[in-house]
Amino acid sequence: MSSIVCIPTFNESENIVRIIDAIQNVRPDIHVLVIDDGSPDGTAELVRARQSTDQRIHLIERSGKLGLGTAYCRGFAYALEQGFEFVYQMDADFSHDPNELVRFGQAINDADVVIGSRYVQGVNVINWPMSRLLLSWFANLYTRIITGMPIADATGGFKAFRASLLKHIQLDRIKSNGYAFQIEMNYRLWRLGARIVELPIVFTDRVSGESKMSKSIIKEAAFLVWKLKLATIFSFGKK
Ligand SMILES: Nc1nc2c(ncn2[C@@H]2O[C@H](COP(=O)(O)OP(=O)(O)O)[C@@H](O)[C@H]2O)c(=O)[nH]1
Ligand SMILES: [Mg+2]
Repeated sequence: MSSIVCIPTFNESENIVRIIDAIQNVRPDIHVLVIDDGSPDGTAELVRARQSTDQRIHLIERSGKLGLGTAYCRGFAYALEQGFEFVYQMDADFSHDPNELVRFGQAINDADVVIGSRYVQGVNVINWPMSRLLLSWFANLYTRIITGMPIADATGGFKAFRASLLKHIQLDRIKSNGYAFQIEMNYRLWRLGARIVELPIVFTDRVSGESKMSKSIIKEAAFLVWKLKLATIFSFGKK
C-alpha cells in the first residue's frame, strides 16, 4: 500500500530537511513530494541533496510563486500518475505534527478523505493570535452555513485522500489557492459522495520561517463558497 505526502514550499529552508526527517522517522514507508515555487532561500537545493541518496524523495520545481492550490494540484497529478494509493498533504512548517501520520494511515483505511480537524473536539490551536483563530473559526462557520457541507474544519491543510477517489476530481479545473483551495477540494469530494472522516489534531503556529497568509486569501475564500454553492444550484458543480 503506497503513500506519498505532498508538501508545497515557499522559503522553507529552515524547516524542509527537518520535516522530511520527522516524516520518515514515523512512516518509513511514505514517499515525500516537495513542490517548490523557486524559493529564493534555496529550499529546492536542500531537497535535491537529500534526493540523491533517497528514492522516496521527489521534487517538482516551478519557476515562481504560483500559489498553493496549483502547487497541490501539480503534486496530486504527479502522485496519481505514479500510481500511489494514498495521497497526503501537509505544510512544511511543523504546524502539522508528523507523528499524526500514523493515525492518518489508520483512518484512511476506512475512508476516502481524512481531514486533520482543529475544531471537531473544541478548539485545538496553539499560539495563533486570537484574531487569526476567530477568523479561521468564523470562516468555517460561514462555509458550513452557505455550502451545507458537514465539515467542522474545511480550511485545514493536513489531509489524506484515497487515490481512487481523488482521480475523479478534475484538478486542472481548480483555480483557487489558500483557504479557498481546501474548501473547494472538500466540497467537490463531498459532492462525489466521499466518505469524509475528521481526525482531531492539534495545530501549532509555525516557529521558523514566515507565514504567507494574506487578505486576498481571505477574500478569495469568501467568494468561493458562493461560487460553489451557485454552481451546484445551476448544476455545473458536480465535480
Ligand atoms: N509551492 C508553494 N508553496 C506555498 C505557497 N504559499 C505557501 N506555501 C507553502 O504552503 C504551506 C502553508 O503556508 P503558510 O505560510 O505556513 O500558511 P499559514 O500556515 O496559513 O500561515 C507552507 O509549507 C508554505 O511554504 C506558494 O505559493 N507555492
Ligand atoms: Mg503555516
